[in-house]
Amino acid sequence: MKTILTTAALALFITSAAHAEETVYVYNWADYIDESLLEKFTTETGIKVVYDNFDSTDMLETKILAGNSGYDVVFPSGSIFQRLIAAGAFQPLNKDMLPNAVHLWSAIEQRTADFDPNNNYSINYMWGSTGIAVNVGKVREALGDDMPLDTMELLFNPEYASKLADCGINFLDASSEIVPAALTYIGEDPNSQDPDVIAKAEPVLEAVRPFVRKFSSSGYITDLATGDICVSMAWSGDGLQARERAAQAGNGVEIQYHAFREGSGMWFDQIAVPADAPNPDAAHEFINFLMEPENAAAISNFVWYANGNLGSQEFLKTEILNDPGLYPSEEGMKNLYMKNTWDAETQRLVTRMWTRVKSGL
Ligand code: N2P
Repeated sequence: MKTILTTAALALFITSAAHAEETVYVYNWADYIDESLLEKFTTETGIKVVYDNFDSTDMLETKILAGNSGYDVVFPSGSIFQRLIAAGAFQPLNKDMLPNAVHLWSAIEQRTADFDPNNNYSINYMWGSTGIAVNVGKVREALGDDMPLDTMELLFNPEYASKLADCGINFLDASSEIVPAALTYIGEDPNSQDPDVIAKAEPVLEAVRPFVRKFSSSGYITDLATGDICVSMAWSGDGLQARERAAQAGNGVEIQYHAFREGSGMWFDQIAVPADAPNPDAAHEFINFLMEPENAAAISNFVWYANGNLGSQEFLKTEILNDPGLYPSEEGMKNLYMKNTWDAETQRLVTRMWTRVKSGL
């Protein structure tokens, strides 16, 4: 029997064969990709993917700053980006190797340039807000039908938090999210670098600490979906993944995600290449693959986060593109603040505070 290869198939075959022995090492947030894309990348390029997860910026930062992480592609958040650039942690991207950059969305690139000038070192992967995910039935049962579900009061006011303790409160284990939110709650600037202002977050957190069941930044998606917790500070797409998992399980749990009515932080998760990446060429191929509009859309359709790829929008599920929690209107954008990078000293202060709060000291 004759095998007839089309030109396209032949080209794919040749490319794959050329990379047969190569591997790209990738380090990304948990619950943040459709893993079938990793196989698709290997089929298209012949490059294998080793894909590891983290669930806090601290884990990523520690690994990158220690050097020799072995990773080729990493996903740092904007909130730590300037510190990592200053430490020489990344190599500039070679834009010639990223033809799919034409699909990027300039409205997002303008914002990410705040922490990565000219977007020299990174491409936006996903972006979103940090707000609140609630189990509608359980919260109504505990607090009545009139209680708004999009308010920080549920998390930071002991009067309400004490009533939600039994059905379960989760805080993200992320000081860079919790501390600015606590400052917003008491009417302070979430971006303050003033140690005296930052210190004001601690009593706010201590007052509700006895009512917090968990500090989790990844397991909370399942905990919400199964009804094991009823309210959590949440990243937008994680809240919506919980909503979808509950709907699929048909267990009667209804989850909603809201940005905080008092104001939510807006964040950007970037794609970057460590300065000491073992295989920067494969890293660029992988990044270019992620920027293919169909692929960027497939990821957003799976993880429920907005992305920075304008070309992907025609491939997005309409319920994602039209969800104001994901792609907010100009009006909705006004209630989202950008979180600056804390300098290393301020971050140490916040990390120590966070450790005290978590341990309940
Ligand atoms: C994905 C978490 C995204 C992190 N599970 C928000 N920056």
